[in-house]
Amino acid sequence: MQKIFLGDVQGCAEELEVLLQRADAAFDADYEVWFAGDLVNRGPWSLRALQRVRPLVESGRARYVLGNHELKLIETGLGLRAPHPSDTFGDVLRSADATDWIEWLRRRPILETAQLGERKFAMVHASVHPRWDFETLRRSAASVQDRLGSANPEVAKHLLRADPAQDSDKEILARMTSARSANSDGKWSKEEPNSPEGAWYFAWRKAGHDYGIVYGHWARQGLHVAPGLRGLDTGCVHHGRGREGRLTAWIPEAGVSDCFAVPDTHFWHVPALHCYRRERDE
Ligand SMILES: [Mn+2]
Repeated sequence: MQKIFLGDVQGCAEELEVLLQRADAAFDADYEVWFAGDLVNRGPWSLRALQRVRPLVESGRARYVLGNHELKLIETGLGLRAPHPSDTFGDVLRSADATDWIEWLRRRPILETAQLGERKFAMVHASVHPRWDFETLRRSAASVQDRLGSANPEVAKHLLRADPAQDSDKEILARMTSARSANSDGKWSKEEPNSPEGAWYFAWRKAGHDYGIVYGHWARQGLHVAPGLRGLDTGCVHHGRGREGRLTAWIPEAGVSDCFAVPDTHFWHVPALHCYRRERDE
């Protein structure tokens, strides 16, 4: 089955629809979509994006990892965070089944893994620790997911309220959903690096890991194609005021031994259909 990897949608449900129609035309029903997180927020249709993706996930036609904007939505829904003026996921929180959405979201993974050709790979919203091998990465994510998706919502709330300096699972959750910079020791920041060497994946690449990574989250960087790495956030929701936004999918070619090699031209781009950009730039 063809895998289609998709960068940050952020409520741009119309562009998502264009992309899924293109997938239908190209592969009939013989494809699965891997969503790299941040389906919601900043754009106009968070609820619609979730409604489109959930049946795909539940029928085994999609994988979906949480991003920082889903965490904001979960925290707001659980009463741990006040809505921010820049949030646009009120459609989810005001819906009749808001509680069900929050419960569904907090049971989503922060990591998905599989194999492409001969290459193991991971999909995560933002980053991984540069020293994590594949098993450490999986173990780290599983520990977080056990708590975030616990049958007892208080367990999830405790994790979300925790100080990353005191709770290693919270630190892992924050790193995997929001980091852009990191050094070789793994110290990280959500801020953009001052130099190429400061990007989270620079130290990760130097470590020579055998797995590939698909990620999103970094709209200002744009499409990132490097050995072992595919960064897919091309800022659809930031379109306007001099910035070109688009929704990007990676369609790795079947039968290739290393899909994560370069050069690679197997991408689809759906240009933003609206001028979304307002005051904020995140
Ligand atoms: Mn993000």
